[in-house]
Amino acid sequence: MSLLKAKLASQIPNLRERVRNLGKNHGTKLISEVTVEQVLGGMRGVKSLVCDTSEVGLDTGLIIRGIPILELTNKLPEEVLWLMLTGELPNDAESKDLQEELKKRSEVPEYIWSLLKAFPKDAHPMSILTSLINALEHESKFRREYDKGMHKDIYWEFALEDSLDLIAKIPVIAAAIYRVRFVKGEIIKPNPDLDWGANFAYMIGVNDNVNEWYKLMRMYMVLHCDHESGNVSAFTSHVVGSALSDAYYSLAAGLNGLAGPLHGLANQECLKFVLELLNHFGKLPGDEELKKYASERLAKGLVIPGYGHAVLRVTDPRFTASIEFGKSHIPNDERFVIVEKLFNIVPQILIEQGKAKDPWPNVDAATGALLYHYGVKEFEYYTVIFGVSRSLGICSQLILSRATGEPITRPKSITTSWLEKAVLN
Ligand code: CMX
Repeated sequence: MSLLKAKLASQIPNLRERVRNLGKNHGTKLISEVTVEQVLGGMRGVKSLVCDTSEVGLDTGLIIRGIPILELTNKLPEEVLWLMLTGELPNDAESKDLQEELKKRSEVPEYIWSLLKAFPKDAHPMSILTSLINALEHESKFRREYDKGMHKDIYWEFALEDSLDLIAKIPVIAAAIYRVRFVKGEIIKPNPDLDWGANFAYMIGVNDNVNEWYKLMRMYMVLHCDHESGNVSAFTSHVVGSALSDAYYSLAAGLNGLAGPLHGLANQECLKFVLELLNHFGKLPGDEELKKYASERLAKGLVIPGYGHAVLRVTDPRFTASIEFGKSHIPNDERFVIVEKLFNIVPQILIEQGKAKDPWPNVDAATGALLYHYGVKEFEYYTVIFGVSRSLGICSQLILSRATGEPITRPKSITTSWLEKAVLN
């Protein structure tokens, strides 16, 4: 048994007991009320989901199991996966064991490569990624066990099996999507001497003469790994998983949501915006030029990508981490300079416009400039990288949901007429 499985096996009975006690002893206690505005406004702020892997404070940003994300940027993604699942950072032996476990599971079946090569040349990389994850569902151990008649007490064990298989294979598949879709040459096999994040960086095929690309990818994988469970991708995976659809179906469903421009696709949109600016001005624009351009964009009814957030009301600490990386490694890169300039200009413009509740940059505002600098210039690919990282959090949430025996999700919907009548009473 892997050390991670053994650790979870020792923790899960207690977690189950806590959840059971809450339901049994405090089931009718009121913890949240719902206003009409919330019903019409995407359920903002309605406390109706449990997520133990991470929490997001309005003014703190992402906190993983009590540790602010900025304190985790030097950890390996595997260590953060362990943290999300168990609530503790792993020791060296535990970290090594998890790495070995992932390496053992990283081989991708041949049919995935045939499918990859069959996509239209201009297929969106996110559509390829989610299709291939759905195809990989063929490997699901959870579904096979369920078909045989699996006791609900061990659902989590097979959710863990599928999740580890998936997490091991996703970087290999995602890197291959880059190689094939953007005609970069042969698919690169994993290097058994590298850790999970660096291996993904290696398989993309970017030369890392200065040892910065691997470092960036490890940090990127940590920064994007989770953001509690109410965001579109995690929530979608959660709902699909609650029907006992396995990790493959659930993750693919969630990543389809990540592919939306108001969610993960924003990081592609951000770099597109930066490149548009350079192209439009033919040089590094001045502050006044940027202000005018951004205001005109708003006047056309378009959003400024990378700014605003449904939950946060401060500069996203994940943006801060990316900016710090850029300042230390690529301070003179034109695209990075524009990202910094936008940070000084856009919040004020959004405040003056008075619509966005959060005028500050989110996670997506800076990463594109970093990826571009190291040679991944195809911005349509950026959300795939986000998806590789987010698989860590989504799968962790899924395992814990199966461990606590969460039932099928089924909120109550109402009609517009019902609402109209309700507000009159
Ligand atoms: N540019 C222009 N307008 C914006 C804006 C932005 N960056 N952010 C919010 N607004 C507008 C909204 O479109 C909305 O306008 P209407 O009232 O005309 O519909 C108004 O301000 C109020 O929106 P909000 O309550 O502040 O924001 P929401 O919670 O509805 O949406 C988000 C949050 C992220 C979708 C929104 O800020 C946005 O569209 N940002 C740009 C896209 C982006 O960067 N997305 C990435 C988010 C992080 C991630 O998930 O990866």
